[in-house]
Amino acid sequence: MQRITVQTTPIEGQKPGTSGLRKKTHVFMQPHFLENFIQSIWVGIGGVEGKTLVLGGDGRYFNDRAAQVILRMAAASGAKKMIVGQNALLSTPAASNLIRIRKTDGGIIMSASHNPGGPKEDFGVKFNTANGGPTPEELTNRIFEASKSVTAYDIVETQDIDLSQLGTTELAGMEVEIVDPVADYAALMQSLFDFGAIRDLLASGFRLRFDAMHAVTGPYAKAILEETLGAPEGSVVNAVPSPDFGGGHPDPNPIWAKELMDVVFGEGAPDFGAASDGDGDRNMIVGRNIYVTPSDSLAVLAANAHLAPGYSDGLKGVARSMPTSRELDRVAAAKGLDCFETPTGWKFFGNLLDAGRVSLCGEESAGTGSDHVREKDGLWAVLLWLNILAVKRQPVASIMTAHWEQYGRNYYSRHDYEGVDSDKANALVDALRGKLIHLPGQDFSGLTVESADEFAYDDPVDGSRSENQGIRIGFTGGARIVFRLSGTGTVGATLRVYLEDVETDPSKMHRDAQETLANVIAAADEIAGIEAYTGRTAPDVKT
Ligand code: G16
Repeated sequence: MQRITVQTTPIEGQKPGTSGLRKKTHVFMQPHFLENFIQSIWVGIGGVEGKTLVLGGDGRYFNDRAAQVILRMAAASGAKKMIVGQNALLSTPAASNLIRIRKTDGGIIMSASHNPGGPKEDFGVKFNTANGGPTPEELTNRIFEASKSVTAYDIVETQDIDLSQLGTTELAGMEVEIVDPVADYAALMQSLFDFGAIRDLLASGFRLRFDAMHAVTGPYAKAILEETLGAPEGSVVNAVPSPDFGGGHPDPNPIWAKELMDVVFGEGAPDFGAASDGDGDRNMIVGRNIYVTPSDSLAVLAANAHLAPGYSDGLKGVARSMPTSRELDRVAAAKGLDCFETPTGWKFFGNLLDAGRVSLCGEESAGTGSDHVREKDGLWAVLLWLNILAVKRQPVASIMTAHWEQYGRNYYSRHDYEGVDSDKANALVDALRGKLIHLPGQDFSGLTVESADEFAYDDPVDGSRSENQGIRIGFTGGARIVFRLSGTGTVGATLRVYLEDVETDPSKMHRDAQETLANVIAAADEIAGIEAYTGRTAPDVKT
């Protein structure tokens, strides 16, 4: 076993996006790419010497190789200990939990989340800090700066560690503890929810189907839903994590989780369906014959969280990312709760959660979570839904109708234009920015602009300011359009157009979202010239 120093030169393009560094797998596998980025993390966090970190990933292609490299680099740079999920697996929320309960200095999660995996698809690495949450912007910038001047890294030359065996071993003086990825997380879930009530619900004939999409949540869902809560075997499908997610796209939405949608909208449908993504932090909720949008789900969970033991004292406050629908705001107002609007990216919830200002937050991008960890949490959202259903004993569709009648419904959709030429996408945003001050008072497709600005966020806890976080256009009557470029894609630019309109008339609560939003959709193109700039006549994905 030998510790060596490898000379390297900076590699362009190591700027982390919305959630860590995501690239094509072959880019991550090119010589020094992963090593340079890990070395930049060491520099960014002030060195890894004497520190204890958690390590795990979603099991995608290259996960196992990357884990060995990271362990050898940590050992060579003097880390005290690495706590690693068995077979290098850990869901993102489980990693966040381990960082917190073991009081480590942070952790490294190998995942490109909902992006497909495999040699031709995506890989990613993110660092989470000691609170269990994603790196704040300031640390992200330090890591990026370090990547621009890295000249060498230390690594131990040795055999692979057998990560399939639970227990403690040693690597060049560094302790390596290999842990069951599920156990601590399952115990945390049991502490938050009424497992007895959920067990009774499932024993009463209520049927659920959970689609793990061949990704990391499979073992967690099997252990919790089937083995602990008594859902019949086979309720959890696609439960074995595979390096290419079974050739699928592990993004829990009606398009990529079509198999689940077909079952829950088909004959003899189960009462409840759910899915999670590559690394287990996103969720999709679907009831028999009704799809629940992430924004609706967030509002329902905020309205009913007190029904679960972990939240029975009520919520401290709530938060949503700016593009998420404002249905949550009305729930918060009705309950007298503070409601914060943050930029896209779970990292922006961290300070609010740490300061005890909020205890539930969520995003339109299928993420919901609470102060139990510092990441969004797919299975947690599913269990909170099940806890609510166990108390209410009503179909999902009835819960939605009652919710909309009480709080109003925000019809909502996101249109994504993927793989757009970056220059064209930036030109569209620049042009939009340039005309913002002239928009108020103008009419587009029958809607009158009331407000138009570019969102900037002043963190109420640490005072930091984040600018250029999306362009938002509000209309009289409550409709809104938000334009922003995604920070998680790996090819070209993805233009996201978020569309919503509020409806408070109970007789109009069950319409088709695309049809209801037709004038908002038309206004978006009229204002931004989407077709003119991108050449696209329709979005690639509508959620
Ligand atoms: C990440 C972030 C989320 C964000 C989402 C989409 O999720 O953690 O906060 O909402 O990306 O970001 P963008 O619109 O920039 O693509 P995940 O599940 O991919 O880690």
